[in-house]
Amino acid sequence: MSRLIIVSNRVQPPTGEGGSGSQGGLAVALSAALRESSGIWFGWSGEVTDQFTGHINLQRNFGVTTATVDLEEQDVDEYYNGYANRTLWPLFHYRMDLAEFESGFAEGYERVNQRFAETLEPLIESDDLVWIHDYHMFPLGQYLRDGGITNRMGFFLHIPWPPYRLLLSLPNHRQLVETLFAYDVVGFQTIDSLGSFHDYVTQEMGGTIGEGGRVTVGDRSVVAISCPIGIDTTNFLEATESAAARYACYRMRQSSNGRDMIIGVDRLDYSKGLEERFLGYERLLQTDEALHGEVFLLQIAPPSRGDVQSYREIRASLDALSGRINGAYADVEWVPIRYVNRGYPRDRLAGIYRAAKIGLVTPLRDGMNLVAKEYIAAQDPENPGVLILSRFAGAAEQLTQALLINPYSPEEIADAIKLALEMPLEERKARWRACMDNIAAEDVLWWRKRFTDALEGVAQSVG
Ligand code: GDG
Repeated sequence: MSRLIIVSNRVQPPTGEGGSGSQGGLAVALSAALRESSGIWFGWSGEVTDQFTGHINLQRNFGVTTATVDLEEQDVDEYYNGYANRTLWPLFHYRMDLAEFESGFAEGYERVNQRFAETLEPLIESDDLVWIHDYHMFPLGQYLRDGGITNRMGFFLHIPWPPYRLLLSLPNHRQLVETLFAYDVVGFQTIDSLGSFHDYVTQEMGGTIGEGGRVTVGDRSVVAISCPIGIDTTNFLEATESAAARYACYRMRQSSNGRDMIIGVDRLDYSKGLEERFLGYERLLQTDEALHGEVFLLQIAPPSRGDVQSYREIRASLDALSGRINGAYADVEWVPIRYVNRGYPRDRLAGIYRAAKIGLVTPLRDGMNLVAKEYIAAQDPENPGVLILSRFAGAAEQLTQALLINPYSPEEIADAIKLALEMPLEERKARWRACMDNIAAEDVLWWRKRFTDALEGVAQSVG
């Protein structure tokens, strides 16, 4: 097996059993994948330095070697807060209204990718597989090729790939898409995203789609696949059985006081449909008085990207909305929404998921959504809860037996909650089993193998 070099914007060294509570979906998945290989995880340390030096900080934690570099403040502003999170993230999540197009952002983005390439090059040995992740890093592969790197190289996009016509609104969209042809394999979360990529290539670039997913434009080609990410199912099941999880579950049930709990867990992000979730739940309270005092929503939402204005706005608007709903419906013994802006260790989270009768996952757009999978994995097979899932989460392509809803419709959310609360045990079990079979089969190790097999296969066929 070749050594794997994984590159992503942020590198978060694993913190051992139980997790740190601050690892995002990407970090959780990559730690699991790297633990199995003797590879290196390269990226930004999260630290800021006066002047970029390219100094690499090598560390080894819980079986994973990390190599990190610090960035200058201007880099962070333009590349991370700017182009990645104020241009690409909103646009790729269909939020044209929030996307900002500033030439300084694009320049900073290119500069940082070039710096990453120059810093990484000396670490790459001839047989390594290089696997680059996510929207922060589209052009990195091209810069590595320019620097003479001929290794097998793949790129995986964790967020949705937007529809062809939406992508046209990005200045220099074609330049961005062309960078993908520096890779041997490009992976998307869903068939839907892969289809949108095909649309762009065929309609905008005059390209063709051939055998084995090979996409060709002129004399350049890349293999494009759909490769849905999974959770570390075995590890998560262990976390669910841990003493900390059991205790968290017990405490949650005690504090629920016989009421049915609905759980939501999300980074505080406008793509996650948190306002729509609250509004759907409010609709339920408006239309079904019998449920007052019988049910509550626990929303865990650790803040993220607080340097970006739109994130400060969504936070303020959720504060106001949860306050308004609680003000309108709470009584002295019952609060309808428990809204918590902090993270919890992974094992505790597993116990909290298990105590919830409903997992409510309502993103307006989401590459995959690992919370949906974690909620299913944490359930008691003999008495499982019900997953309500947005049809706009990538996970909806796999978890077809969840209650799939349109998050823009408060009625659909309210109706689905009602249905889930009343669902007979046999139906809950059957739906849960169908979802769990997928989560067990297509876990994070399956995902990594599917991607690296494609990468190794391509290298053999093109020489
Ligand atoms: C991106 C894509 C794609 C959240 N709160 C706590 C906590 N979390 C963990 C969850 C889960 C992860 O964060 C969130 O993953 P998601 O997949 O839901 O979302 P993103 O962070 O947006 O991830 C997404 C993913 O990349 C992977 O490809 O699925 O579509 O947007 O694992 O559990 N973890 C702990 N405490 C918390 O309070 N320990």
